Amino acid sequence: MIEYEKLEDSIVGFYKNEVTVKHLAESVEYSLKAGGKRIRPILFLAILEGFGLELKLAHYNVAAAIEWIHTGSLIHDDLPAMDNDDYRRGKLTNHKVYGEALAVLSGDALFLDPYYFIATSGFPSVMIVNLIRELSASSGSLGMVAGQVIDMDSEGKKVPLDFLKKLHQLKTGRMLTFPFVAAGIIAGKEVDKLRKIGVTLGLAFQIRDDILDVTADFESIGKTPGKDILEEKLTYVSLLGLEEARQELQKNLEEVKVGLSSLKSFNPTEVLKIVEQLEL
Ligand code: GRG
Repeated sequence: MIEYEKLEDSIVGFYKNEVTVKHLAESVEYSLKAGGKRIRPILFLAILEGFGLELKLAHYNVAAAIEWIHTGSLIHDDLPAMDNDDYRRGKLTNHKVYGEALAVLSGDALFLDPYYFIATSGFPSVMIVNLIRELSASSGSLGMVAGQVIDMDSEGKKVPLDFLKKLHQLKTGRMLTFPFVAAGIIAGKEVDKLRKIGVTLGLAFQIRDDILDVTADFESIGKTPGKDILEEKLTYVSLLGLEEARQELQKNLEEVKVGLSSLKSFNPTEVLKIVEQLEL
């Protein structure tokens, strides 16, 4: 069973106990404790358990590293130079509380500390190298950063659906695929198949995010809704319309469920529950 308190300890403990620059630790903690859903680390731990692994501290630390990069990307995404958002996870954005310079540096810390955490996790060296390679490729210029740049470049332009898919596979998809790939690396199981399932889940997640931007209120998404339309962002909803976007979401979630159920020596029950929570 996933121990959620242990996960929170891994996510926050390093900044509480080991980072001695007080205002840096405080700023990072502010964003880490702002109420994220933790879907990426929870998916990772649930997949490991599905393969029958007993969860150890090292697993919780890799889970924390995933959440760190994700949270760092949100801090940077909210900056005035990017989306210029005042609210995130229902609270003021990091730069609104700590100022832009510390917000940039807090994001930087959250992008770099994962490599220290994983390198000192105690996993066999080859496993560590594989995890680090995949995490860098998921978040850096081969992944999320590339997606963010393409997204910025395409603002206000009309692009085809395939382009939008590619963009989101990089920007959102790679960090949602990493939990699947990392769990496969650690469990020594079907990494290619897991990667494919992760890509589909990442796509579903972005479609859901686009739908929620037009259907949800501030309380349920923790950020200002309707910003995509306001900024003329190209989204699944603007390209396909709400109804077709919903169908596309459901199609991708069904594909994920089929993929999970086809994995060998895997109990998909808990991961399926997480996937079902994404249905709208
Ligand atoms: C990784 C070095 C590095 C830089 C990041 C700013 C940037 C470059 C990328 C932006 C990526 C971004 C903001 C993608 C959107 C992802 C997304 C759908 C976020 C919402 O995820 P949830 O719903 O949020 O899991 P919570 O708050 O629950 O964690």
